Amino acid sequence: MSTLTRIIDTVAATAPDIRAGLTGRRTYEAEENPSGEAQLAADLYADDLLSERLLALDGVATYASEERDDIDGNPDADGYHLACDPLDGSSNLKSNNTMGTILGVYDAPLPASGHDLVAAAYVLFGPITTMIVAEGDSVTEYVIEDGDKRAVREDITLPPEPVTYGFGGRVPEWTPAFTEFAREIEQELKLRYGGAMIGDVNQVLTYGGIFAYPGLQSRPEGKLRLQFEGNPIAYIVEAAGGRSSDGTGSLLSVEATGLHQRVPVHVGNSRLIDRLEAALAD
Ligand code: P6P
Repeated sequence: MSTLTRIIDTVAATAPDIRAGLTGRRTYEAEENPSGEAQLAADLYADDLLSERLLALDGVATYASEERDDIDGNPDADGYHLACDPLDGSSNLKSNNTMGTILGVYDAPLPASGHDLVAAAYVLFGPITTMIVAEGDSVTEYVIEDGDKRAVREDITLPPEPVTYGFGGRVPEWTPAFTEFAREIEQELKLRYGGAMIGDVNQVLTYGGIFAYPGLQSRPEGKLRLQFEGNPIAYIVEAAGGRSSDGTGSLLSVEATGLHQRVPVHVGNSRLIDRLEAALAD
């Protein structure tokens, strides 16, 4: 069994334990994460489970997450370098909405370019637990039952006709150029925004469309982290035949300048991303 398969299987096997541990962990810790965001007990629980089990695997050199200042493991060792958002959308726990785990598997020490990704995945805690895994240009959806993964959709590609859109950030905070683009899209597509990127991206992967957390007037770098959210999701969407952009080009080509650097994230059907880039260039 390859190291990559063991990594993916370990995340799948941990998903039921994370999901089972959510109920009693809806309280906020005193600490903040390195991005200055409140940490739920569930964030730390998921992070501890995943780091322990993934770092124990032969062929895993380091583990980094949104919840940790520093990288664990040996950056000089042979092996993969893992970037994890242990519980993306954990603020949805209080309202009992979707959330899940994002994983990027890099073959270079972090912070790394998205082009150093060899695989990316996310576990989605919805009505059922599913897992999307991209490796090369192949995207597969699994149902996770008792920690085992069962393929239910293979060679996933974005449907050619887009249906949904989801744009983050407060509308008054959007730039004029993004606002103009959003007004056009609102006339064409259905709003699907749930506060957890992976839930919204799963809508795009299933029905076609676009998800964005754009650069804001007060925060041109946007909110989402390149290593843990932008790169892995861009890898998945591009593997499914879509595009990603920081507003000018593929997220995978954004220079890695810091472990927790933020980046504007736009992913979805290629024509929509082309239109977005043209709108932001005006
Ligand atoms: P807002 C979750 O906290 C997250 O990192 C993404 O999963 C999600 O798309 C975004 O932030 C939600 O941000 O500002 O709408 O709460």
